[in-house]
Amino acid sequence: VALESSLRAALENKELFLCYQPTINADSGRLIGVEALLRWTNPGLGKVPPEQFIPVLEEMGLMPEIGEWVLLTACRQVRAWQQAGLAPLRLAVNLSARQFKQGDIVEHIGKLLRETGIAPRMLELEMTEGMLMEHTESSGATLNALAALGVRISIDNFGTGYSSLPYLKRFPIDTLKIDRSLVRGISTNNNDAEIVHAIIALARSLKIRVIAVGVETEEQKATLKRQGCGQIQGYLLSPPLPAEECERWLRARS
Ligand code: G
Ligand code: G
Ligand code: MN
Ligand code: NA
Repeated sequence: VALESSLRAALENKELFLCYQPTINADSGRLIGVEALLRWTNPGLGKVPPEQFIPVLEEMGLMPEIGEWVLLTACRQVRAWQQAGLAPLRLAVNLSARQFKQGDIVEHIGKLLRETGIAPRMLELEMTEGMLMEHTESSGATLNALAALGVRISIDNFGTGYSSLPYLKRFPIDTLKIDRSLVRGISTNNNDAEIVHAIIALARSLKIRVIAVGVETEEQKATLKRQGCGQIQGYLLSPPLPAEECERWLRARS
């Protein structure tokens, strides 16, 4: 309840903002894109972790609206970087369950692409396995319609849920993001290493891209590269950064 009233104030006081975390090609090191991540800094509470406040926003029924703000803000930011002469970036945005279930998500994304001038294939929508499994028929229709717009669909936190492999073939999935809990153990825990290896092999055979999330060490990076993981994201490269800092990072890199 305390969090709820603070969050209402947060919206009015514009305390929510986005950070951006780069993703690179594991082999070449080439920059591929950024993931937009929602942040909240409150004068009294300090930095509140997204794992704490996003579920509350979702329960309050505010995530569709905030999710739309996230999409619009991130698309405008990436567009601005492009207009400022930086190389075009792919933009990944996390969708919430309610946002995905909104009846008008497809029209909304279509309109967003037209209004911001972002090329559809440069936008990647991240969902969780749970979101896809929940209402398979309507989810399938929504995913197909989103894919028809040309945007990419990725499965976030892959390897942590109750994975049902058939949906990887049934739905238009472009990318799997291997959860950081698995990446963490990759050089020290045989089970984690084998699960990650199996995910990469599965994705290859289905022609789905793989991004490893939460890569923190050179050793993890080397293991992932050796296993054939195409893309990596994590503190080893950069933590999620506020827009201005991220722009400096991007400039230094290009
Ligand atoms: O950035 P961090 O790892 O702390 O994020 C924690 C969780 O919050 C992740 O699972 C991430 O997907 C989620 N998250 C971050 N930003 C957004 C957002 O804009 N919308 C939704 N729905 N989830 C987000
Ligand atoms: O669930 P999702 O993949 O959207 O969450 C990404 C979250 O992981 C972000 O909140 C981000 O802050 C966090 N994150 C990004 N890179 C790393 C990393 O290298 N290590 C750890 N522990 N967390 C990371
Ligand atoms: Mn994500
Ligand atoms: Na997520």
